Amino acid sequence: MGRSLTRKLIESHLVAGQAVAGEEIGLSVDQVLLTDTNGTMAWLQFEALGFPRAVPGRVVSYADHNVYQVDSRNSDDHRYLQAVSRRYGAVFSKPGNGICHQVHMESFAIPGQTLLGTDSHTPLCGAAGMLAIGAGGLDVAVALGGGPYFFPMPAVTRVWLTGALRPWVTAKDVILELLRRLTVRGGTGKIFEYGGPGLRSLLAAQRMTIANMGAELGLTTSVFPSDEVTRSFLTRLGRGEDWRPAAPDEDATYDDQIELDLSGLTPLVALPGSPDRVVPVEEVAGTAVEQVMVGSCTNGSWHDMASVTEIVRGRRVHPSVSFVLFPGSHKILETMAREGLLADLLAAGATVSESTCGSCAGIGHVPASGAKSLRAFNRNFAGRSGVKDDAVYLCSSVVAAASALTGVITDPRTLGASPAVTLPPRFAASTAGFVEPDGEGDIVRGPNIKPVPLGEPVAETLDAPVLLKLGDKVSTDDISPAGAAVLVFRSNVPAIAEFCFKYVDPEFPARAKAAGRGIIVGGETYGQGSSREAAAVGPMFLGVRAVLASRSSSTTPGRARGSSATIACACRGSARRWPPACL
Ligand code: MIC
Ligand code: SF4
Repeated sequence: MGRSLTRKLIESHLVAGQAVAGEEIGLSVDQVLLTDTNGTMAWLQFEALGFPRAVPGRVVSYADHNVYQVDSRNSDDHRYLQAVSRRYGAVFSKPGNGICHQVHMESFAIPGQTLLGTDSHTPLCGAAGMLAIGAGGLDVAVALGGGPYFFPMPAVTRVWLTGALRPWVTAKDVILELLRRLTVRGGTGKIFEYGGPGLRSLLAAQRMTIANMGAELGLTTSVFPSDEVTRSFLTRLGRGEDWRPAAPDEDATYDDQIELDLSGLTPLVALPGSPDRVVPVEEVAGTAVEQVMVGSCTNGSWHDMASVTEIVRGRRVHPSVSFVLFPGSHKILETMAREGLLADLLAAGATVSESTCGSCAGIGHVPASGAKSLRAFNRNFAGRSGVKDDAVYLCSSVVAAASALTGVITDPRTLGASPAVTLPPRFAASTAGFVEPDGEGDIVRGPNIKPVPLGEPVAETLDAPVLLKLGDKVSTDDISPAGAAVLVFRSNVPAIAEFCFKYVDPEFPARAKAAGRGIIVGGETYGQGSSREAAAVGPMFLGVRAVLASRSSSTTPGRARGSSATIACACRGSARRWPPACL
């Protein structure tokens, strides 16, 4: 029986269990990526576990979320990240060098390998034929020490692409269409493996957008074959020698199949509140927006930046709009400078930020109260932009650029011919943003970096009050909010715990502490969204011993599972197994 590419990737890394859907498996980890949000906690956990060095062949720590270093607590985190990387054997990617997923794909992705990351969008590298999964910090700490990554074997769905994208229709519309059809619950417990004749026309950057935002479907990960498109991407980056083919067998079998005709798609927009509230752009065309942004790990590619430049060149951004671009990596930004894109963007009135997650996680460019914001990003959960009653619409970079010119959400097809983007033959940019480890140096912990709190072993029985009852779709943004004010406490669990459920129930921390121990009751997809370690250890620190949520949230793999498993396992302080013994 022929094997899917996913099965080949899993079986070639299998160290425990059997690759049968739903059964727990353990995989060896070739590469690890860590960020300045959950990565600091994962490194602290790695140190607490007493490992002498990082074992996987490639480990990279990225200072990418809060590169503005809004106060010294953030800079302290970055200094710690740099020091542990140097000492234990990880490359350090300096603030401004780019968003982890984009940079990792450009500089380190190797088809056929496994990658574990402390961030929910780690699956982006699935665009290069990797098995790339986002996980909780403790899972990553164990992988850093050389341990396997345990998770339930997902079902594998083949997504069969036919046709080709029409003018003004983008890879973002592909993933928005899947979100429209399947919702944010649709990928739970699954891996999507893309195939079919439609693949040939999708550039690596477009595959990256699709693989990246599979996180919003709740997928464990997404996998694309490594083919000539992948080879040309790596060659352009001077990494042709890292290419190797990766493909399913001709007669591969799958658990399920979805068909998608690329030529049938049109430009789409997700309405505020959730990435699956998707409508055709015509339905919201004419809505006035004050803010338009293009970037994040979903739309920060060269292709996105070049398409936007083609659209705004020689025109002016609308007077009532703030238009901000976040190139995904320093390589892209440098290439934009070399190829002359920056001058045209600046002349049109666009603002070009450092290469950072920035406003995607609510750090900077917070919308004015009541303002509508249109973003070629990936998430629009309520409050994520940094203001309580926000109204964030998600779209492709071309819808964003068209709307930045008019001041209202605009169907780009009204602009005439679509932008012709050519890829530069080489992205010959500097590697000065990487620091190689040498096993030396002191590890300095600023005053805001606190020791890792330890969990308790699971008791046979649990007698505790219910502290909070919630409905479905509770995101990690609801549990532990994004934003600069909270992010500075990612290495300080006692402090960040005070922000738990800030917008849902501000009294929660005080109530939990007064009770001493308690239970949270959730519905479906508790812990969806970001793989936010603070959403697991924060409630645990406040005394939450268990989260009772319906089974569908528990099987959410990857980043959401990383978090929710940790949360659900708070009573034993381990994210290692699912389902936890306590439920
Ligand atoms: C996000 O997109 O919400 C983040 C910030 O990148 C998170 C990580 C975090 O909260 O630490 C994610 O997606 O995992
Ligand atoms: Fe950064 Fe946003 Fe991507 Fe999260 S989703 S890694 S905050 S760019």
